[in-house]
Amino acid sequence: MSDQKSFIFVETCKGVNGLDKVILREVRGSSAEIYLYGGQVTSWKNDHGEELLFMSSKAIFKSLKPIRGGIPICFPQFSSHGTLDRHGFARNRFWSIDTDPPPFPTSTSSKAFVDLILRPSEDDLKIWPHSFEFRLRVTLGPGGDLMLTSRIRNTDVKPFQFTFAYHTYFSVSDISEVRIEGLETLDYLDNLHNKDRFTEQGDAITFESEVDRVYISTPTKIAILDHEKKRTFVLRKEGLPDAVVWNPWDRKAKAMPDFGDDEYKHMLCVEAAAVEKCITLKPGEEWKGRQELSAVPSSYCSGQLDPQKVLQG
Ligand code: TA6
Repeated sequence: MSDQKSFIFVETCKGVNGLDKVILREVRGSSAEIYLYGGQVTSWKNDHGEELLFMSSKAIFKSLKPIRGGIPICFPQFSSHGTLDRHGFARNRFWSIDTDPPPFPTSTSSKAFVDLILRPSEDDLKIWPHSFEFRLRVTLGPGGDLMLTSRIRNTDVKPFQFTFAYHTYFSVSDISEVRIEGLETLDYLDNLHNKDRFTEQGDAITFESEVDRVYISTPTKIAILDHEKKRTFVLRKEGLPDAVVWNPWDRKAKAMPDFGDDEYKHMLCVEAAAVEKCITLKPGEEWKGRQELSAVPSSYCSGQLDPQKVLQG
């Protein structure tokens, strides 16, 4: 165990293509990486150095292209059409390290965190005429949990609306061995059927083909069970009522140049989001949206882990 006094919890350095990144480390061995480009988490490793997020082998680390993997930030819109990029422009902009963040509502015992900030450029204001400050805190907890807290303030003189998602790509051993607990019986909008509204069946969600759905009014906890790895991801969220579930499957995978043809087998997007209803901010108002990810051993296959307990615990 390193001496905490000399331990480097936060390091800034150069990543792929010389892009600036921040590495967060915890003394037990877990780590996370965040690129200033996009304010995007690109890696989250447990204390055995295992990568928990999916990053495409064909991901493009160049400006104006979103990085295919990790946790892209979708703001000020999600999956909409019109003048903006479909998932908004926040993931295609260079963020700055926020050296003077306002006091954080919840104090953190962790020393491994970074505060980033994004403000619209003159060009951004031409395509989305609303002034804002978007503060993102990424924290790696002492136990290796990963927390993202977004605070978006309307610094304009008129109200604005937005939609939002943490577009999290989880790394999974084999998509056919993965189930999601916590979304049973909920309504969802199916992007594969003109966003028509359907109701989920009564048991866990499993995957045999492309899925692209927005689950509405979801619980604060969702569990993603990886049977082969005997690992459960627990996603906890606040201020984000919806959850997007996406796997492109084979046909869509082949159609994405920054995604390997077979990579759909090893990823699943479960995205804490506010998309069904827009969020409205009056001048001076601030919105907060938070997600916390943890990875727990789950011997679910031996019946020892009751997913409902994970969701209630
Ligand atoms: O999160 C689901 C989704 O909206 C899908 O429809 C799919 O397009 C995915 O996002 C990826 O979008 P991107 O713009 O990152 O290629």
